[in-house]
Amino acid sequence: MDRRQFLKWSGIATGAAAVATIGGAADAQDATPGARTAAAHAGAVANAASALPVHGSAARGRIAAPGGQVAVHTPNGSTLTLRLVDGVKVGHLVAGEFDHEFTTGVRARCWGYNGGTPGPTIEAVEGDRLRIYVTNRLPEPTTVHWHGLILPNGMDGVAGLNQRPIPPGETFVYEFTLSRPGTFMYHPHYDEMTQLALGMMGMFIVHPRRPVGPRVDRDFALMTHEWRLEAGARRPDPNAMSDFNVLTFNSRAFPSTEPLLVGRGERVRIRLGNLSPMDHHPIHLHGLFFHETATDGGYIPASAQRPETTVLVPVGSTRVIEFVADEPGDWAMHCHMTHHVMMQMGHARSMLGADTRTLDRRMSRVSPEYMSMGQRGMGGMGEMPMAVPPNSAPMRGGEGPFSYIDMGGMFTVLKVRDDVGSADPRGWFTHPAGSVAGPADAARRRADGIDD
Ligand SMILES: [Cu+2]
Repeated sequence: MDRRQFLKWSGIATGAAAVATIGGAADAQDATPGARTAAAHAGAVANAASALPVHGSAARGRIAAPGGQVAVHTPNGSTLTLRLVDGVKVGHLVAGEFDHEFTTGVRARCWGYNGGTPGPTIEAVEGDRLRIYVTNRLPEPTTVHWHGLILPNGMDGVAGLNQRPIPPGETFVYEFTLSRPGTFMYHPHYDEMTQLALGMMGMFIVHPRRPVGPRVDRDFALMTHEWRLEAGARRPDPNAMSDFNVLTFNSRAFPSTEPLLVGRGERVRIRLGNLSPMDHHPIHLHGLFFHETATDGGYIPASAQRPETTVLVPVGSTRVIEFVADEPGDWAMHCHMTHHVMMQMGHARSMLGADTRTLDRRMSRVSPEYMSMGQRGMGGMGEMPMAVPPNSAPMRGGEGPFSYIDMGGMFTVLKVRDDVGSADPRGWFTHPAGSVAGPADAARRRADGIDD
């Protein structure tokens, strides 16, 4: 959004009539095609978070690998179905286009696998033989590269170098043995700039045959991503090199990110992947410290694991963190780049320190309800009942238990509960009496020698 557009949208309640005047509005009419989803594709997996059960105690304890290793849960996502055929685990990925919702009111035509972005998490065990069919329903060729896996050269998926690209309408087959465990990813290696920008990516988890490190009670997979989605546009902009304005965990922006619900005292693993076009993401977790236990290169020896509260996830990498959730509460988990916890309208509107009275007066002649914003900072702007362009959201977050949460985008909540078995994942933490920061009365300030 350039400055001219920004000024137009600085007007509150300018209404739908103004929509037609902004760039990209021609595409707005079909921004929510709805019916044309990839669900019609063979093997499609519904990936809409609203239709998925929120992770709770029921998901805990499903054993996915020897030694009691629990299954990986992909918040807002799914796991690829693998069928055993003569000792080989067989799966099917369908590359295609579909309508994707980042958060309420923010939709776009995206590309991905089996009707979703990220594609379903592939989960298997070290030593497994895997056969993955890939059907291409995109308008251009594609391939799948199995990022981090060691496999025969002809299975590596780099178009031109390792194989012929998969033409539209055709199905190729990949087959390899999972020679080592770890947290990997998959993505195309054909027209990477376009296909990754539109959402083609997925996590690939290989459990070790013999467990490594202490057993965890919960195992999550989160893929970070960044998108340039012009307000009113129908598709993410594949040409963007900077100014990404929709930041996501598993292709969802807060408040549509599914919270991570865990029990107090449980050991938790979070596997983070990053196939963003350009940016690394420093993911910060409140309320605890963790150890980085693995990368897509392998396990980090215990003696080399540092305690941290923020883990940098570089582009083209995975990072695995583990911790024991000792302190109950609702803990923020987010990218620490301040522009990565904003939505589209947040990046270009601040008029901090400006005297806008003249501007407001002049603007009011053409738009009676015009009001400049951000002169005293941008806090609270997300909750204002402003008109926003189609396919965009207020600049920040969502409703919290005390007030509006002023962060959105790449933001989610780790919910640590004593009663995890019966806890409502959508519910908020009940704070013990006297444990919430609040106003300090005069007597108390005086007693402690606080002048104000
Ligand atoms: Cu970030």
